[in-house]
Amino acid sequence: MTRLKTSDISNISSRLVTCNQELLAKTGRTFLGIACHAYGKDEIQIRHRVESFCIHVVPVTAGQGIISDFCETVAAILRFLGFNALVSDLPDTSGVALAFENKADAIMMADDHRFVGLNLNIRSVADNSEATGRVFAAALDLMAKGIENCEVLVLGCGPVGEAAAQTLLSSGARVVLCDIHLPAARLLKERLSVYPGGNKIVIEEDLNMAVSNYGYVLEATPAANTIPDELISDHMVIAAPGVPLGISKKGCQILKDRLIHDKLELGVAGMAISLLL
Ligand code: 2YH
Repeated sequence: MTRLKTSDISNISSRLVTCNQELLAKTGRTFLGIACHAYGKDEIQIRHRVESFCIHVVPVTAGQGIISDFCETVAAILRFLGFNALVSDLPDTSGVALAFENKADAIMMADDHRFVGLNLNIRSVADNSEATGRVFAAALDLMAKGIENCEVLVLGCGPVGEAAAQTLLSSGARVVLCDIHLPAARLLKERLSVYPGGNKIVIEEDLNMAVSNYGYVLEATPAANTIPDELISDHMVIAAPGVPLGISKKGCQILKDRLIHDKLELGVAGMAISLLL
C-alpha cells in the first residue's frame, strides 16, 4: 500500500480549479459529477445537500504519524466540492470525540492501513480504496462514452483494482485482469465470478502482451512504468488511480486527454458522496 508523501499532495489544493476544468474537458463531468456518476446520484440533488453536511477531518498520529498537508488537502477537496469541512483542532481519540460533541455529520481519518469516512448519523463507512476504484471506473465509463460491452484491462488486483473491476462489470464491461502476482488475479476472478458478467473474466499473464492488446485500461498498481511509452497506442484510454503513476512523463504527453490520474481528489470525492447516501 502506498503511503502518500507531502510532495505528492502539496500542490493539490491550489490546482483544484484547473484540474476540475481538465476533468470536465476529458469526461464531460467535474469531480463532483464523476463521483455522482459512480454512485448513481443526481448531481443537482447532491449539490443541495453538501453545504449543510459537516465533515471533520481528524489527524491521526498512530504508526508513521502525520503527513504534513494531508488533512488540510482532504478538507480543501471537500470544501471545493461544496461540503462544510474542517480539519479538527485535535488529533486521534480527542478529535473523534470533538466531532461527536460538535455534532459533525461525518469524520474522515487515515492511519497507515486505511483511509475511511465515517457517517456519524447512519453509521456507514466509506473506504478510500473502494471509492477510488469505483470513481476511476466511472471516469473511464464517461471517457468511453459508455463502457458497456468494451474490453477493459484492469492492471493490479488489490483493493482499488477490485472495486474498479466490480464497477466495470456492473457497467456491462468485459473485464480482463492482470497482476504480477498471478494468484492475486486468480483469487479476484473467483471473487468476481458471482457478479453478472463475472464468469467471462479473462486473466492475462504477461503484462506487456496485456497492455498491447486492450484499448481501455484501468491502471491500479502501486508501481511505476507498467505501461511503457512504446505500447501506448493512438486509441488507448486510461484511468489511473495507481500511485506512483505507471506511465512516464512522455507517455502522459502522448495520451493527453486520454488519461485521467490523480493521487487523492477523485477518491475523496467518491468517499464523500458515498457518505451522503
Ligand atoms: O496514506 C495513507 C495510507 N497508505 C492509507 C491509504 C489508503 N488507501 N494514510 C495516510 C496517513 C495520514 C496521517 N495519519 C495523517 O496525516 O493523519
